[in-house]
Amino acid sequence: MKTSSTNVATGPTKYVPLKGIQKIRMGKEVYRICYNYLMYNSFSDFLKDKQHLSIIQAENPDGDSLGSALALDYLLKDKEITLYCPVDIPKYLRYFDDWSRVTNEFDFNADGYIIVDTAAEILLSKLLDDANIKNRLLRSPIFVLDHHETEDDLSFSHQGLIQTLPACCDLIYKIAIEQKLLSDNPDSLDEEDHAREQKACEYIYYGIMSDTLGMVSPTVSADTYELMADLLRRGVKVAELDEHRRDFMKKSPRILDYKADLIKRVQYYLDGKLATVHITWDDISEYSDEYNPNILILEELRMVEGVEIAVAIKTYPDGKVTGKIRSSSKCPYSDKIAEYFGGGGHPFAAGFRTYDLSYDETVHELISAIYAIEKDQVAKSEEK
Ligand SMILES: [Mn+2]
Repeated sequence: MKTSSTNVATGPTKYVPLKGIQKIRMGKEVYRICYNYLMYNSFSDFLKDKQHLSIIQAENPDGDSLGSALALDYLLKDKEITLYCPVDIPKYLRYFDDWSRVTNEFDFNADGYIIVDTAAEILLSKLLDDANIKNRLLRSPIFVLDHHETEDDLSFSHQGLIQTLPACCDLIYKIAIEQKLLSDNPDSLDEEDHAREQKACEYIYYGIMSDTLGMVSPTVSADTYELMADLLRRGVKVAELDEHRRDFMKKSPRILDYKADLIKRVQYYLDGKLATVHITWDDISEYSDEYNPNILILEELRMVEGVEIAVAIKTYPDGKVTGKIRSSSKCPYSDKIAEYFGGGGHPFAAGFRTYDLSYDETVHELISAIYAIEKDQVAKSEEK
């Protein structure tokens, strides 16, 4: 658990991760209730003395971060909320009806800031590079909500709830239930509140669907399905929502043509286990706004025989290189590969950013990283 709300000026704070506490042998149910109460109560405490809040997404918005921000916007009904993301919300995410509530103008007047879906400093570099924003964040109460396994490395002081879960929206749902931001009996609500809660539930649903690749990622548990069942009881209509989403996912013929180019560019290494593709700056400037090239190709590579690790590598004119990694259950160490480059993520999906490597050099480093990780794993299994 992070420190109390009074302790915001002492630098990064530590929390006890859920996994650690689970080791305490006590009645699981008693533990769950105490833990949830203490844990989620800290968020309510944070909200108490604040009227105007700004919710921040990192510079890689996705369905989960956007769902988290929009769900909170609906859940925190008595607060004045602004939504901020340093980059434009990509077109493929515009099936979230309220996406245009998110702006890239930083709100300097908020009483506090909530950062959703990341605790990695590198994903906030656009904010922190701006001296005015950085100053504001250093002097303001901040609360981080995240679900990643990578360690919290934020250099500014903050409180937070970071729990390993399939999605940040999953965490937000849990907080909303525990802290009564979602009512126990939705049927008793007046029409307006009912509609508001339902909208929050729809965004939570979209966020979880997005991060779990449609409820099939290895992080999904029976709890996740129970959560989703509750959303349906609260009025979420999955068929309608999915049709709405698919309408926005449709691609133009021009993008389909580009996808064919990308497919031709795929390179295979390690006997076909590793597949990489180079997304150049020309591609990014030509197509990124309309469709995320990573999504076009990574989904396809998941369906190629023998490919266990797929990496889309983007190169930028300023020397920046980013990698998006997806791996199968045979190679559950995407996060470790990303960490090799200073990035992070989950066992099956992760990302990194580095500088001053060419595409070829990045591939070379990737192969070294995979060798090193596998060698390490072999050594560990022999120790046992
Ligand atoms: Mn997420």
